[in-house]
Amino acid sequence: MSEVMKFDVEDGIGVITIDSPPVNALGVNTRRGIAEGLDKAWADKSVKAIVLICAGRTFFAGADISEFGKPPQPPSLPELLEYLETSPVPIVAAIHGTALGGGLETALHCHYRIATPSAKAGLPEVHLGLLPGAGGTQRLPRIIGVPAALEIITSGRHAPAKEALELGVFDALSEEGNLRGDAIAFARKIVAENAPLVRVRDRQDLVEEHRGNTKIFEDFRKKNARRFRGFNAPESIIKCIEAAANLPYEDGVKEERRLFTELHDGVQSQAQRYVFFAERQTSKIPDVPKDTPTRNVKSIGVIGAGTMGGGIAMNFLNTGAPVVLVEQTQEALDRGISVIRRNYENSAKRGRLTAEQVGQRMSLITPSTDYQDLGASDLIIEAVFETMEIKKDVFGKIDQIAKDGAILASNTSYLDLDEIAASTNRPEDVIGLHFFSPANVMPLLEIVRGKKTGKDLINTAMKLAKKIGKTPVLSRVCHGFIANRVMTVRGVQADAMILEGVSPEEIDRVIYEYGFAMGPFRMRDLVGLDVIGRGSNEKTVASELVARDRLGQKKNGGYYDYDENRNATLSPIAMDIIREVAADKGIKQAPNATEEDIVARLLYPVVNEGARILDEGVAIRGSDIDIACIKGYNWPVYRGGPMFWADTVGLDRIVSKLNGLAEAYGDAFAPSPFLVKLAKEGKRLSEVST
Ligand code: T1G
Repeated sequence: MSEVMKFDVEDGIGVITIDSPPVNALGVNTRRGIAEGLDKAWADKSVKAIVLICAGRTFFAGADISEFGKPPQPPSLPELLEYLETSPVPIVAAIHGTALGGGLETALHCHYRIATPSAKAGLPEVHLGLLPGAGGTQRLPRIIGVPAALEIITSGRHAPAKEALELGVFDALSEEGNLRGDAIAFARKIVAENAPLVRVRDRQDLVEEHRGNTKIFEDFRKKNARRFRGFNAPESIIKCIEAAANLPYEDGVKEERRLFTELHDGVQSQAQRYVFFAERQTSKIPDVPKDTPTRNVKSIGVIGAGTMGGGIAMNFLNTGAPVVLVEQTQEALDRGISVIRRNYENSAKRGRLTAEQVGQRMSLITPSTDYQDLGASDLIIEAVFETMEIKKDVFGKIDQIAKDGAILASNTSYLDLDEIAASTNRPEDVIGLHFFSPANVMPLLEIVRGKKTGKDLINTAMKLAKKIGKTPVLSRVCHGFIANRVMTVRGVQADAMILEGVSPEEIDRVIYEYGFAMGPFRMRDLVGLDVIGRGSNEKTVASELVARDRLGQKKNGGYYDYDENRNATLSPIAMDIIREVAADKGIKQAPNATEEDIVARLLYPVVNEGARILDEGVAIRGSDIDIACIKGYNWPVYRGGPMFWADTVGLDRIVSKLNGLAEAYGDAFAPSPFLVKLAKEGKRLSEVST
């Protein structure tokens, strides 16, 4: 008897209810439970139709991702769904929550689909480096047509119930709180009308109209080339939908199965499935259990209305929380508020916000030039100038003003939080909340734990991160914490290589081909060299460019010159500066670096720094470092992040290459003893967990 399935009959309608928390994933027990429920329903002659429904928070949210890569346990999902579709009586899928992936495919094997107005439907396998592997690429086009199916399956987005109804994925919507009752009534109506047993697989009209039409697929590929660059899954999805248009259903399913298996066994999907679980691990802190108390955070104070402070404030305004925004001068305050308003108005222009919502959010701001106005805030975040002296001065002041129990947070990107905390009488109330610029966009939030930071603060910060839509990664105190510390290393090596005569353009190309959105030099030109070069007294290429008022894209170009369409060409002025700085430093020229040399020189030291961070206990997991780099620096998700990628390269290979680089360039490249140990023991960086 299945533990996850309950079967009952109500007025001739057999109701199969599955209850397999947390998301009714279609793991082996769920699959067997559905099969058992079908057998019971078909054996009961009083049953004239079936309702398939889930208990808990959602309809089936897809295959059980944790089963991938393990020996299959029968029945597979395709086998189960084929069995389900042999039903002699109509089956109605009753959907709430998110019918995703195999969950929606299960519903597409039923004869009808009814959903609550708050339900959503999607085939998000593309985010796992996969494609719908249980008929979804053949069935969805048969219901909503090829163009809509191409968009929905390659984007992986969740379509809200209203749209799913309009597209024809859902046949009806229920009352929000009465899904079971309405589904049974729907089933009874089907029976009373003696409605035909329509199988989605038999619907041909919407796919046949595109038979032999290669243009629609070519145009779709061209239009989305940038978005799909580097990923394998989108192209395979397009091929499957093309098969749906050109082949009989059975052959289309065979092609889907072939391409699914190819993706499933490939390293990209292994990386993306790893990332799926890794990003859900980051808020699990071994010594801070889930039931650790949290503090009430309703009102926020932000000190500093510059780029960071304004962006930070927006995260909380977006959740409806009031924000006291403090600046030193009225002029700076007005400027900061106008930037926030402009950001919201731009979102409204793009249809992401209504004018009313813009007004609501702006009305939640209490502008002030007086720290005293922070006295009632539950959480105060400073985003002032990045010097220890100023930070300590600010914390000394808010220590006097903040109410008891208020959380005092610093947005510092690399300073010693313990030293900042020591400038207060309440170090247990001090934490780091390190946002990444632009703070209202970038998903990473590094939560920095000082030696005395309270555990309730850490748990509060983890929950707050989720509330404002950020991915939290916990870091101990060190220079640069996690993401900046490992990625700075990449920049240092890029600078070193151009002084040796390797072209910035070649380095940018190799890093772009690796999968980053752009290489380090194009990125600096985009961010602005005055920001990058700030604070360094040493004569560097960046500082020399700034000295010549070449600030990057925003002013006079930087490493590159830009035409009116922002097309970049390597700047001869930059090349002269590179030669000049290299000569000053007496650097030996070694210009002919292969692609492999560039990847190794720039990224193996990143891996090495990650190993050091783990060895020092700054990060609690290798996968946390990967999430920090993916969410903070757009490390290509299909590489899994520096730790996972290093495992795919082979740690022993990286160690030996680092030894070679150390011989040529000095001890900075010496592999960390921790990395050497893992390599010797055949262990994986992505599986390190302290
Ligand atoms: N398999 C296994 N575990 C899953 C899971 C899944 N499909 N979905 C969620 N979980 C776990 C998750 O790890 C977490 O566990 C808990 O559930 C809550 O998740 C053949 C091949 C459903 C929108 O890609 O998008 O079907 O951390 O924190 O923010 O064609 O989970 O608590 O231990 O994310 O409210 C396709 C993936 C699979 C959906 C809920 N389906 N899941 O979001 O909670 S492949 C997906 C989600 C497939 C077929 C193909 C979200 C959610 P823990 P959560 P949430």
